[in-house]
Amino acid sequence: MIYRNGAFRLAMGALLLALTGTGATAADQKMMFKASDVHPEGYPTVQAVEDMGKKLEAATGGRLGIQMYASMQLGGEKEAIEQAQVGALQLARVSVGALGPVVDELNVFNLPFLFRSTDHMEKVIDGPIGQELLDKVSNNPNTRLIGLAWMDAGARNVYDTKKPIKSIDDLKGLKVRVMGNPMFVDMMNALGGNGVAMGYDQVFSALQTGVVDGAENNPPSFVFDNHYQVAKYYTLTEHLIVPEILVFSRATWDSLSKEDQALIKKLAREAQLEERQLWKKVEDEAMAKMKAAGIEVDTVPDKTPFQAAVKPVWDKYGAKYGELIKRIQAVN
Ligand code: GTR
Repeated sequence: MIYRNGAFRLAMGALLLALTGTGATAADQKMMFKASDVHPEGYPTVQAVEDMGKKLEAATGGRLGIQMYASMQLGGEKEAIEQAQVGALQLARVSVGALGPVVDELNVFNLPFLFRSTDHMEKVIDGPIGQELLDKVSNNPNTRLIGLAWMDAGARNVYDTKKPIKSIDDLKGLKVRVMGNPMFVDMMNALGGNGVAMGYDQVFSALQTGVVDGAENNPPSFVFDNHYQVAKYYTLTEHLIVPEILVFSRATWDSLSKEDQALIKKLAREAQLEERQLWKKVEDEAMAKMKAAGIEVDTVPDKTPFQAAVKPVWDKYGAKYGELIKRIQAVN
């Protein structure tokens, strides 16, 4: 009979020892956290989370670590968020644009032309407002996520396969892919284009096959995710300065000790600052690379018509953030 089986008894004995004899708990188990990013190896967000993993391994003697799944191996950002919510992965590095539909408080950062510059955005995410919004993610049990850190993603610009955009009128009738968030569809429509919401994993082929005429993103995404191979016109509209966010699965978080939680939070904050250094370098590299590849880069000397056009988006979505917007604008 089964209880006579030596191997089985040995296993039961070991289990009993693990549970009682050494005082071990789930918190002492070796764990390799799964992390997801849509960008490839070497991209600042990927690098920063991988380095965070190395520090975590060093600090815990190899008990905790991070396994990075880059280049959309686990799907797009909507999928990453859903997997983190159920504990199928632990760390999702996504855009605040993609998380807005799950955590409405974050949508304040998705208002076009909210931040005066990336410098302004960095001051906001580094300060008390940044912490308050991370806490909003963590403290709302429905999100099933812990907000760990922010990351830079520069300013987003419009690019397309058809023609140079030199003024707002040139956007008329262009089908432009935006992130899966109704705010951005409204924003693109308000700017005169036709906003098409789509996961990041589909953008390259949509540009290639003409399902969309253009998209909008920061220089590193445009270049290092290869969209510049199909879209030849890039215009510095800088209509959105949306930070990235690193979230952790609450399902896993709750099984960790307070010490491990504090360590992960500390290392995530370090990742936020490390990514910023990497970001600035990669942004310059992306600009140089797109110019070398013959992309026509246009500037918009006067942004006023763009800012005026998105007023309906502010009226529709901005009202509920009244006080917070004032505080964000007051950050110098
Ligand atoms: C990038 C961002 C990604 C993703 C992508 C998009 O700038 O880093 O997280 O959100 O934009 O447009 O979907």
